[in-house]
Amino acid sequence: MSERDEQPGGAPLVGVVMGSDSDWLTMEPAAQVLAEFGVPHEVDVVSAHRMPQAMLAYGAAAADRGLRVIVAGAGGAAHLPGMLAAVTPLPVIGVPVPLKVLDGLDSLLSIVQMPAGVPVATVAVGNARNAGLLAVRILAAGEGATAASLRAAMVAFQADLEATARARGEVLRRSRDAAGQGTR
Ligand code: RP5
Repeated sequence: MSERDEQPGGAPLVGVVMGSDSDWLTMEPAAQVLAEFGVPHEVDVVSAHRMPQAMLAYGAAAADRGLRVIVAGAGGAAHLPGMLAAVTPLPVIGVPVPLKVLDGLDSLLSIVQMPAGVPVATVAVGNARNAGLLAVRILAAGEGATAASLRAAMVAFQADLEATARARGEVLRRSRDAAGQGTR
């Protein structure tokens, strides 16, 4: 993945970037959920350590290019989200990518322990889907028809989540009742 992959449906509002193409398996759910909500987004590799000038240029130009949120994933010494946050006024959501060693705790701490004044909204280790959902919520909090439409879509999404959770509870209760273990 060396080229910017722009989605149809308008100029990208969310930039989904990562330190290496080896992060893509972890990061793909962010792009998938943005697609589910119809949010135009782009995907690229922007390495803080291997292409530092290009990384800084990406962050510095992001707002003027029309991006409104950046989702940045990295593993190990995961400096990408924080460095992007240092050069853009946009909200940056960090995704700690778990590598083969240290289980992602290294990535998590590298991303979440930002100095005062430079926030990165950090999701759970490997949870790029939540990063995409948070990006949708940020866009949904704005003014205008697009934001209102995203808010409605998020409310529907939350209703689906609740229905699924309730259905799972019912299945569990029934299986316990069938086994004579029900308590309610
Ligand atoms: C980080 O180094 C990347 O975000 C990736 O998680 C990790 C390993 O990169 P590769 O060596 O697989 O390219 O900067």
